[in-house]
Amino acid sequence: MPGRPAGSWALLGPLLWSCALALRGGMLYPRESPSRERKELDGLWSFRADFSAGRHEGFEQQWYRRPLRESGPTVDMPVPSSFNDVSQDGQLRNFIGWVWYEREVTLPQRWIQDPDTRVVLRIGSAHYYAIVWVNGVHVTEHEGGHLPFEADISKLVQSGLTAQTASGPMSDFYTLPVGIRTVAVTESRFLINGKPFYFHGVNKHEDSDIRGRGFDLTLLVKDFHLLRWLGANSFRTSHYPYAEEVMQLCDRYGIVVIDECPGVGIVLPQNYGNVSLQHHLEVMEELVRRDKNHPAVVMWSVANEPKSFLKPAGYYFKTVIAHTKALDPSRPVTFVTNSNYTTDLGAPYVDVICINSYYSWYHDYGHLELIRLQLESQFESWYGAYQKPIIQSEYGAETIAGFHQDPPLMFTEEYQKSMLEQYHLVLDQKRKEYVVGELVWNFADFMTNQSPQRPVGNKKGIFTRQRQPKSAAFLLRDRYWRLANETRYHRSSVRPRCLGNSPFTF
Ligand code: BDP
Repeated sequence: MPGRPAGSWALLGPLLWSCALALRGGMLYPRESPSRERKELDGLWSFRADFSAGRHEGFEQQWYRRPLRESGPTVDMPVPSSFNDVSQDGQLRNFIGWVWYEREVTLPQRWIQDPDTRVVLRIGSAHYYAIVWVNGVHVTEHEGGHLPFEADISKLVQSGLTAQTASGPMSDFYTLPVGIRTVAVTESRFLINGKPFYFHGVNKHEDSDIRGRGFDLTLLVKDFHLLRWLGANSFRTSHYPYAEEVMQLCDRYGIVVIDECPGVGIVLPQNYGNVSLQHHLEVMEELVRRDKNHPAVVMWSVANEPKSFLKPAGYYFKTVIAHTKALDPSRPVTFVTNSNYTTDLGAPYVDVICINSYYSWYHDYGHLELIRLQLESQFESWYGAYQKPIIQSEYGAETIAGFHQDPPLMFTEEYQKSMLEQYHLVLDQKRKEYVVGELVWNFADFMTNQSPQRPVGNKKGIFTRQRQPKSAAFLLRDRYWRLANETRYHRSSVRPRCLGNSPFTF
């Protein structure tokens, strides 16, 4: 790879790769041993389906000769996975024909420099017919899925590349994608690069069937496809920091993040004691240290729904917020409140007021007609008291997919839709003044403890836990794309390179 000391790139069919030292004469599973090393090539690959009529353009134009992004647009595809299931693109769901996967790989220096090291590329399974190129050179073909095949690529990767820099042999390399932008808050606006930004997004959870909470690349890519489908431009990491891979994708796709620490359940007087406070400060240090280089992060949230009317809350939040600002003077800091504006002792210290309210759900349930009045008064009171921009950081209704009633009743898809509509009427007025965002609760259904309020988990998702849309998702989709078109700025003709191959660039 020109300019890369120890790199190689490859193009192939729908493949799962793993790379190992040679297993002479056999097809043993690649296991590490004192004499064998392996390098996993799972992860995000660049991908393109050949939609040309004959499905042959890739061969005619020799897409394998150059990095795939140079012959046309690519999207990110998790490997291993089925491209049909991950995408929101109906054409791809039913696609039959050649698809191209590419991955740039940096190999350990020693594999390249030591001529006695055999380097073998092993594909665990690729459906159905696979052709593999490394650095533009055809290395193998294989017919049929399910079974592994491999190619000795030692010669290719050891072809005279020396790991030298101008100043001598290299000792360490680290690459860090960089994005530069400013964030500022005025009395009534949230500014990114000096321009008003309106959050139209979601609250998420790291949660799915079977895996529960845990990083899952394929699920993550699916979720980003759904965010794009929805026209969402932001989310809050309710109620804890998410995997770093999530933050990396947000940077890459331009999804704006309110990064929340796990400060949930601060509800008893003893939660405000010194031990808790000290720990909270340490957690903020760890969070800022981990995520400060992510341009997607535009605000820190130090807590969710604390009982901020309790007496020690004032000193507590003053201290945590001041500490966070000292750690990172470049970003605003907030916590998410559900207290009353007259009694909230933490609100004086936040830069943006983030409010959770569940009108017609936990209060006056069933009374959709009260939402407008209640929400209007919520916004006016808070703004009157603080003159700070406001985000509706949660609102939602428990909704069981497939439950229908008209007129709407609680738990039905119609009720969720009507409730959102009532909120939107007020949000549309107030966003002209000082409301700077709306984040629906929740992106998808998620598992919780049992309780009479939770019909097998929390069902306030606009998508089911299996990531299928409820009716409200379509309502929100219309709204968010309208908002996106209304509030976005024209991009210059020069596109940032890191977004160049993203299907998510707005
Ligand atoms: C809010 C919480 C959130 C809950 C939600 C709900 O911030 O974590 O899941 O209520 O009850 O108060 O659905």
